[in-house]
Amino acid sequence: MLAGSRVRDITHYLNDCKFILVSNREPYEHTRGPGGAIGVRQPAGGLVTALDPTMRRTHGTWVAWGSGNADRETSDAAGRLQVPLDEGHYDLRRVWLDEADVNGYYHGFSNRALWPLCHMLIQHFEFRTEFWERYRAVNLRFAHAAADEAERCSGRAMAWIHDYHFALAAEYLRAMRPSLFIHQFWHIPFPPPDILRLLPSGTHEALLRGLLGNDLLEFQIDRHAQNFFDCVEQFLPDAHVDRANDAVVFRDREARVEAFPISIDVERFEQMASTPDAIVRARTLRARYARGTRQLGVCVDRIDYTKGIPERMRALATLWDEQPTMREQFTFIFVCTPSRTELRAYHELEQDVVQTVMEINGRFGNTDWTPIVLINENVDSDLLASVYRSADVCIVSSLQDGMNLVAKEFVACQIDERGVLLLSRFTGSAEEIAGAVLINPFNVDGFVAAIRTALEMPADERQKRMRKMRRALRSSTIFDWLESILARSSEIMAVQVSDAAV
Ligand code: ADQ
Repeated sequence: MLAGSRVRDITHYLNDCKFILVSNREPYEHTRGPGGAIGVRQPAGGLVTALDPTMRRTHGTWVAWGSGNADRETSDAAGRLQVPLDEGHYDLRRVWLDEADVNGYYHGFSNRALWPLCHMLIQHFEFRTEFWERYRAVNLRFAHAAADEAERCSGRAMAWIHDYHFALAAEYLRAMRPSLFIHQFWHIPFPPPDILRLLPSGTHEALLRGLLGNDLLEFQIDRHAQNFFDCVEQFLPDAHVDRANDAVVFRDREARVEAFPISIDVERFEQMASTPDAIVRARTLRARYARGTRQLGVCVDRIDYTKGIPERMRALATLWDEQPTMREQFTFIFVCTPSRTELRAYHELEQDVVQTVMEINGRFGNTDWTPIVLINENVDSDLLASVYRSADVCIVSSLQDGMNLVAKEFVACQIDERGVLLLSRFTGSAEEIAGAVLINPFNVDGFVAAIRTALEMPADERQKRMRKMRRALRSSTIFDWLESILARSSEIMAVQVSDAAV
């Protein structure tokens, strides 16, 4: 199914270790439809695409929140089932959360406290004791589930924890299974000490101690790792930071802290953008929105205050306002999916986006030209690939972003090498991709000038930049990312084994 030439067999790095993956979202979710039939949904994200084949080959266990309304009836009493259901390749161990858990652990501490803090957007930061208590309890429950799964295997096991939902899980798991190899990938930025200390006393220290339960802590880029070291130096006097060796020694154990920039399944995006259907769709989009010399811009985001959507609209409105000759020169497609709408900040942002697009279109548009076309929903990846292919410009304007995969998806789909990538310098991608036009989304005039630079860039310069980015991206795919993490883990494990033997 997913197995293609690009999916490599990297199981040898696991050294016959049982592989236990821990994430908030599950790889297969069962839901009961309106007619009563149970369906299974697999999230389209790159992480599942990359990890599912590895899980199948290793027959590992994936521990995740059982969030589907038919999840309980499709699992056994312990929350376990084999997935994919008809093929039985690996175990999914579902962890149950009640409404108060979801509100406190997920919407609360994860998304109202840690998410804004890590992105340094502190006006959205909110701490409640109840959030923190639930976060601790749920992290402990996940650690128990992972320990339980490790217990079931006879040999060694490796646990790989994902993201900011589980800052405490490694420490809990370490206490239960001291010799287990534990590592964690942190998908979002890590803040400097002055921001982390906005968490109450005791809480920010607990968070750092939790993460130091790992043998290897993986960040997107080195800057996030350096922020982590700064926080440990400032808040944990008992820990010793060894920057020369990318490590922290704490409680007689060493945690390595390194950068592993995540990527996408490049070949899959290239293929999706090259099908006959994709070519027809891209032509249709250009015929509709980029007639004659008019250019087509694209942005793709979850509606999230970290993505800089109002800042982008402000720059476009300023350009059309102050430079009227730029009107009718280009149309922007905004593919913006509502996200986390249970939270007020997100709901308000969504309304603001819709309202501002209407105002901009009313102010500058005419019967022949709509400045911004808003697609306010989730779009299939096939269609997304055609949109990326058809565009002359893509704007990624995040105020902070761990990596930003949209930038990489755009580059992968630019088969005709016509497009210019405008990329916020506050994304992990900006530190990885050379060839984009970098922007600071807070600097209105700089942003406006960069949009103009992109639109006026000659075709040969565009091609040169895009070709360079595409070449670099092909040698840095999600499979390279996975392989480098597993290779590094296996190296550290080997050293641990030989040290233990001395
Ligand atoms: P996100 O904050 O979700 O990820 P990003 O890296 O851009 O941000 O990934 C978003 C994904 O969702 C992309 O694959 C994109 O195609 C898809 N998407 C967005 N809007 C969509 C729409 N309207 N329709 C369909 N698909 C849409 C977090 C971190 C990032 C980090 C990733 C991976 O915040 O910094 O890059 O994890 O580690």
